Amino acid sequence: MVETINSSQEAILLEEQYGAHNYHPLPVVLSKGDGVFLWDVEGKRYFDFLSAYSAVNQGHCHPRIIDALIGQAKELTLTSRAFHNDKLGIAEKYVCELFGYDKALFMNSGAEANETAIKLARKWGYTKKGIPTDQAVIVAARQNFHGRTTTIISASSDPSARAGFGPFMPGFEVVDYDNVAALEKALANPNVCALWIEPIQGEAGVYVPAEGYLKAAETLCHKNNVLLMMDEIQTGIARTGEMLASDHEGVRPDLLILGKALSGGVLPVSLVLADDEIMLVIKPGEHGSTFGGNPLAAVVCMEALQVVEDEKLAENAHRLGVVFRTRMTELMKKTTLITKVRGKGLLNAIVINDSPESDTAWNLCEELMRNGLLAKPTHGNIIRLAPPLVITEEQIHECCDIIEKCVLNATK
Ligand code: IF1
Repeated sequence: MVETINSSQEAILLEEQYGAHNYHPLPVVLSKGDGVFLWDVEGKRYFDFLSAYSAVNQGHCHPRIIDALIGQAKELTLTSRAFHNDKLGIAEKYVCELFGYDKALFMNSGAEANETAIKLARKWGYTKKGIPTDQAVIVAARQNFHGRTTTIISASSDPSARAGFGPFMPGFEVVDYDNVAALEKALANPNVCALWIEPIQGEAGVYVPAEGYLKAAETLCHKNNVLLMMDEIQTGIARTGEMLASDHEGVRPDLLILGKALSGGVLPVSLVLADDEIMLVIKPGEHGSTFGGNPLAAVVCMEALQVVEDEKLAENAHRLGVVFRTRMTELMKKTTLITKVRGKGLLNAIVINDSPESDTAWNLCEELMRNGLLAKPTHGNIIRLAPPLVITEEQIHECCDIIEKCVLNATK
């Protein structure tokens, strides 16, 4: 019988005693979610301004997605790929037509999708570009975040992501993000099979590159016969005001990597999309996973994407992102605490006027929590502000009022 939690404190103590200490969460224990709202064990309501790092773009427990989950869960949840199932092909067709690619490969976590893309790019490099065996290089961006596996952190420039986890996977070159000259140099190496970037660096603190950077990257990839691997796991699925952040510049990645809101935060679903020349380099038995492409994830993914289309969430994110950044820019004039506001659509961040080592941003997030809004700092002094895309204009203003009150109180 499942034990019940009678207080937030009890839940925190249980995690402290029995759980790995691989996170430092805000001191809040959530027990219910609906749309833009979360409730804690004591019944206090919060606006969710993290959206599980952009996995809950459609809002918590979206009824259509939950109904799709329940309906399929009563029929068939998992067969493994040793056999076919009656939902995977439909979902593959759906996503190929929606995003405009020949083929789809479903996995579970975002890290797994990135690992899949790495294997596809390397094998394409050897079999199509003629790179000498085991010499393939993938160019990544400084301050990237693509997941936590040992191969992915081998391309990380963040000491805290790497320390103590070596030895690392060879075959990655890290160059400055948002620097076309650095790309020009790195991509000229004939052993480079792919460029691997985020269209906006989320974990780095919602770093939006200069207009034209993505297009220049695509052009340089085409010029050097290098695949463009775009990690849209956090920026995709309408978060930045277009279906994909790549769409803002009309860029079409050779490998499109999706996750998080692909399922509306209901269960882990990730995906790599590519055309036949790339996807078919992997032969039967060379890649996969137990749950990858399961019928439950297939059904949930289609409904989650249909909700994004039907509820025009990209348009809403674009429109309310402008409202939000306008309010934050006005607030910045009234305080010395905020030095920057940046973002696109409803993926935004404010930079706090203190060192990353200070607890100023953390304290502000605790004050926001006490005032009914949940957000969390990244890299110490940057607060990401990313509500579910179903938020209304009235709610955006209500949340800006909360942020303004807390910031001005902290400024005194
Ligand atoms: C954590 C960060 C965000 C991602 C991009 C791949 C992945 C992620 C652009 C991997 C995942 C999550 C992971 C989660 C917190 C969160 C995060 F702070 F870690 F970096 F969002 F910025 N590409 N990001 O953002 O996907 O394997 O997690 O499904 O690890 O703490 P995943």
